[in-house]
Amino acid sequence: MSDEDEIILSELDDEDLVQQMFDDLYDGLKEEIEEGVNILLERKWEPYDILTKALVGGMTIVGADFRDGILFVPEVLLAANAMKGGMAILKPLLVETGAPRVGKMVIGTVKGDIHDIGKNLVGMMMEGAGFEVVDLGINNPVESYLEAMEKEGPDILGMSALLTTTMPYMKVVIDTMIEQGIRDDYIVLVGGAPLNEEFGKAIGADAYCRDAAVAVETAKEWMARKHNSAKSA
Ligand code: B1M
Repeated sequence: MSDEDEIILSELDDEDLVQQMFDDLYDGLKEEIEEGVNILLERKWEPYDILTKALVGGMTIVGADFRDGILFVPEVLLAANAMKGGMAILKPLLVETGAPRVGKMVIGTVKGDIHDIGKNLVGMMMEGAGFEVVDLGINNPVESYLEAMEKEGPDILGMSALLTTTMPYMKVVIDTMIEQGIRDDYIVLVGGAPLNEEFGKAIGADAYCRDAAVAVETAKEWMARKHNSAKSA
């Protein structure tokens, strides 16, 4: 592309800018994504809208072409890296709401699974809603979850899985909690693209969360129930 053809992001209107950000995310252009995020912030977009409309929207297109064999792992990694660049700018804005601490959550991606963007997003949104979040990262065997629950004493255990081959591992964790007699000490929330409500019920989770916003709402609901049952006990 010649200099004359170069796209000046700040000269695009909102709609064209978001479209351009979809293309830039697709092409793994981290700096352009960061610039786009900053421009939308200057234009007074809500951080949550930038996250869901520009970043998650763009990643959905990447996901579809990955599925269809048009994009491959290296390209998707670049796209994920660009997305993380944008998320890093939004994180403090989503987190610093000054909300009082409403509970504590330990969250991690299950064993065999290295997808972490969705989990990170859930963590960020939970922090933004006033939860303390302990992030165990990716590829967690049951032992890491158990250790973290014992050490951190959270109200909520969150598990993420993005692969149909790794989602059954959530049941391994819950079954182990049952065996150890600690299942009912925690609210167990699960999420990830291949899951659904039925799966959540079948494995014995308290709730399946479709996205990060639902995770926050569900966590708040369950915390309220926990407090009410503690009062009436
Ligand atoms: Co992977 N991958 N990937 N991948 N990847 C998927 C998941 C896939 C659907 C792509 C496709 O085929 N369309 C497919 C899974 C197919 C299946 O199992 N049915 C797939 C595959 C096959 C693979 C590999 C096996 C590819 C290969 O090597 N041949 C491999 C597996 C590696 C492994 O884990 N062992 C692999 C690798 C990778 C990359 C490393 C390249 C990269 C991950 C980078 C990273 O995460 N750091 C990657 C990516 C980026 C994707 C896609 C394109 C995008 C995932 C994403 O970040 N979405 C994905 C396609 C897709 O999902 N459309 C795909 C954006 C994110 C915001 O959404 O993660 O759904 P999501 O999170 C949401 C909700 O699900 C929910 O809230 C989040 C925010 O709203 N949520 C929770 C998630 N976790 C939660 C936990 C909670 C609550 C809510 O707890 C309370």
